[in-house]
Amino acid sequence: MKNTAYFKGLLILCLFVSACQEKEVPPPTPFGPLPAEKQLAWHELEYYAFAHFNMNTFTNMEWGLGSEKPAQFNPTQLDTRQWARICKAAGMKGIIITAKHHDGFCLWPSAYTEHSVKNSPWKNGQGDLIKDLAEACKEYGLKMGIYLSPWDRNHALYGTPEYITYFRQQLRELLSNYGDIYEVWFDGANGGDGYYGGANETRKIDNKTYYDWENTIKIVEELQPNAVIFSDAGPGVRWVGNEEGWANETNWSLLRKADVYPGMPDGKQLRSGHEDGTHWIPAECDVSIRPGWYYHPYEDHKVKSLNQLVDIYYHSIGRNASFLLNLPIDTRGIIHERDSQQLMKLAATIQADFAKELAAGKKVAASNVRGEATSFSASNTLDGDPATYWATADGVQAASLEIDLGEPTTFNRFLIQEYIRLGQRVTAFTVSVWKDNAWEQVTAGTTIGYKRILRFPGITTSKVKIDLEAKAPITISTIELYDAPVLMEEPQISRSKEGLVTIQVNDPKASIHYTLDGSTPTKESPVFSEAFPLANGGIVNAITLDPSTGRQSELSSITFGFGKEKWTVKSVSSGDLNKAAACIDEDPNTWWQSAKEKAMPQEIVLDLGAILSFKGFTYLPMQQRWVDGFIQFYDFYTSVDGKSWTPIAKGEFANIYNNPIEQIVNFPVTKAQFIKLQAVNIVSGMQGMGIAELGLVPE
Ligand code: FUL
Repeated sequence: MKNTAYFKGLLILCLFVSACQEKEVPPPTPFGPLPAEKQLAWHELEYYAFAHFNMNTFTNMEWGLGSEKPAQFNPTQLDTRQWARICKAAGMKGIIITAKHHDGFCLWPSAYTEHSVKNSPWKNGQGDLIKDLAEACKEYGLKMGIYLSPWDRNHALYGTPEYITYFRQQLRELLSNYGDIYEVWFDGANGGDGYYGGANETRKIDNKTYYDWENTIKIVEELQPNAVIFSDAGPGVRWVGNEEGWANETNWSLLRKADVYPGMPDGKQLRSGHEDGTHWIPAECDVSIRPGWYYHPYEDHKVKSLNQLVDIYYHSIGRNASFLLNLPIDTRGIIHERDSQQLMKLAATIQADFAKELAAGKKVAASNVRGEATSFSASNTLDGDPATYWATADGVQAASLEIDLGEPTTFNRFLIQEYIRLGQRVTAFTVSVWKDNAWEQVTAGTTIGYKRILRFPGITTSKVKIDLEAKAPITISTIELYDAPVLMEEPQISRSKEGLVTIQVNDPKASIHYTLDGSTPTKESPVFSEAFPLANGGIVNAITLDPSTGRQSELSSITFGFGKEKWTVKSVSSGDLNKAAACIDEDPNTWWQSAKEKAMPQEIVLDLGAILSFKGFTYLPMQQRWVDGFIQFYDFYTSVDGKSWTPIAKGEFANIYNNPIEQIVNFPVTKAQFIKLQAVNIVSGMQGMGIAELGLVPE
């Protein structure tokens, strides 16, 4: 009995001593600039929405001038709960609202200006959109952020010190009256000209000094201590240096803050941050689900495809940045059906990609463990707990981890996270798999930071090795492996000027199946192997298919008119004749425009090279983000000799401004060698007759 008690005591003592010894292994010393608590919380949000909605929505502009009238702000079905419901279902964690954009119109009844919702017809001037959104966000468990444009093209005092007082009063209103704000967004744009209370002039300010940012930031810190501040220079979060939704693969959460200020000219640096940065200022990727930030009906057919959105996800969240996806709220005041459809597809795809983690709880060994302590063991990377991490000893800045999956496992995603509370350290890593009795490298990366996700073709193995190099002892909190379903990219169908149809897809494993009779292709349909002629037009339907899995893409479909090999531009009424070939080059992204200063009508004459028999013509207006030259009323003529002309059709391309897709005009079959399209007038506000592509519908 005595002995047992003695041994028990000894055992407890030993355990106590070893526990004490464990405790003695200190964590690595923090390295470099560190994230603040509020930044750590922000990192975990990853994906949230931007809502661009205010005066521009009703004037169909991207940047209002400041001379708009509150009476123009008149949503008919405004429903911030619809926004919140959709964002929540999309997996987003918050919504940042454009409380005031560059045109100065305020979505809340500010006490400091008349240029706000209080003078608008919406809710008879009794509305407060920021309050509505705050309540909707609360109901759906979302956070709310505020975009407040420093530049104000409406305010008479913009450019003077008094404006800064006004700006700060507004900031105080927004940060005092609507509950918790998680992010305050200060745009760097300062374009110069504006209405400015009727002055209608150009006002330049010094981006670095005018706003006295130091003291403006203090207001945010005082009123919303948990909010991160976004700008080119942070101090909480930085712009990523493009509006396309991607960070560089090498992406430091660090910035030499003194070199950067809102609106700085060389924004490209922000794509990678600064390895030798003095402050923790991680990147946020802001991008719109459509080409524009504001709603324009003419972009209804340009909502980003699922493939584009998925790429953005991996190029932002997968590269140590957050994903701020803009939803241009429409004139009704709700998220447009097409946008919400794409959001749901993206959510489903991301959910499927990360549905089953394959490395959780597996055996893992490290080439070095700090003090050989369990508190820093390799298994911390696979325990699903972001608060635990594997760390190496002081002086050990290159090390590896070997994961034993226990059985052959297939995966195509590698996810890794640093324990960033102690700083960002890793500069390079590789992922290798055990194959034919040797390690074979599958993929590699540079920085990690909060999160890095790599995509690669599926690989099957039972052992994985990760080699890392860092600027200080390595600290890794998470490693995950996934086998994401392959998302088949839809094929791109095009035809050359020579009339040859090409169907392309980037995936080398995928086969392309197509039909020419209008039916939907199946795996039995012909496989596309080389360009084929389609000089007399017709419909091409195509899908991509992975023969090994049977997965297939969405359908791509294009209806072609006559091939244009022999077509030439005979004359244009103004503008550059040589450039007019762009109208018949089969490339929707090139265009020709008549001289902008010339009055309408303007015209273009084509020589078809031979007499053709056709029953309609097609007109594709410009497809660029900044469009121009849309023909509204047209006259269409044909001729057999290019001299005497027969009027064939005249009319209006109705709704072309709102929906600038290919316009088709049908008429009784006609035979001719020459055609003439005349722009009787151009959509109001545009200049010059513009054409991306002209075509003819064969008989
Ligand atoms: C830019 C602004 O000028 C755009 O209008 C938009 O608000 C975008 C998010 O930031 O700098």
